[in-house]
Amino acid sequence: MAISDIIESIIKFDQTGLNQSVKAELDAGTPVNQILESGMIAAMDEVGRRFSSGALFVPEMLMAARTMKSGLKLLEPYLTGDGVQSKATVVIGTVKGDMHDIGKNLVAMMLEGAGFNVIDLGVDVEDGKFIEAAKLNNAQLVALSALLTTTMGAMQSCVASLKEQGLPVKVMVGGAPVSQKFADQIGADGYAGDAFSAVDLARNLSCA
Ligand code: B1M
Repeated sequence: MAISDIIESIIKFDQTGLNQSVKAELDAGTPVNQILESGMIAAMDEVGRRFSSGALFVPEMLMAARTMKSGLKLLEPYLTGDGVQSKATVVIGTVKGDMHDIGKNLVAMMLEGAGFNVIDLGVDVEDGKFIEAAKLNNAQLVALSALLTTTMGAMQSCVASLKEQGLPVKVMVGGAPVSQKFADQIGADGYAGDAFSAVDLARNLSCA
């Protein structure tokens, strides 16, 4: 078994094979971040490349996503953080018009592991829902994910709507097309490039 088996299983939509490969890597002591980044996320990048080149279509991207999600379940118990627990509440979701949720789920999972109280609003979330949930739960943080260049505008609008409310929340953003520069441009309080740095950022922003 090797990390390349994880990539192979996701590309072949083989959940049984993926679960076996992930278990084998965990048993062998491979660090979870390596299983994730060099295995599962690398596989999804390959799926994306094949989609761009016309070798794969949307249903196949969906099957790859389902396969990856089954493997992620196995990693969940290991994404429990470093023992430093936070008491802050985070409202998280993927912005309006965007159905991608694997990265957002990973961030949510890791925040929960670090002890944050996580309110996950899911995908395709309207600005108003973020505002409502932040108020209702006295959240310290709102975390927005976007995977499409076409939904970066929705992220911008959401940050503006949250700021207009004058709520005592910090807004953090992330997702493949998002960058620190974009985060600065739209007035977000922070940007994280991956789920691991999202936890550090959330701790800094919530002073937890
Ligand atoms: Co879509 N898709 N997709 N897709 N999809 C991409 C994003 C794409 C890059 C593929 C490609 O063309 N190469 C492309 C976007 C191009 C662009 O905008 N520049 C694309 C497209 C075009 C589309 C559709 C428009 C296709 C169509 O219908 N013609 C359509 C849009 C639907 C919609 O949202 N309205 C679509 C649909 C789908 C599926 C539904 C089939 C499926 C998603 C299923 C699901 O999520 N449940 C899907 C998939 C699987 C992908 C790819 C292949 C994989 C995404 C993924 O899960 N990656 C993707 C290609 C790629 O990413 N290479 C692609 C793994 C995941 C762990 O990474 O989400 O980036 P990611 O999360 C990372 C970081 O970004 C970060 O942390 C994670 C790592 O630790 N992060 C945060 C994410 N959110 C964060 C928030 C934070 C902090 C960090 O703080 C708040």
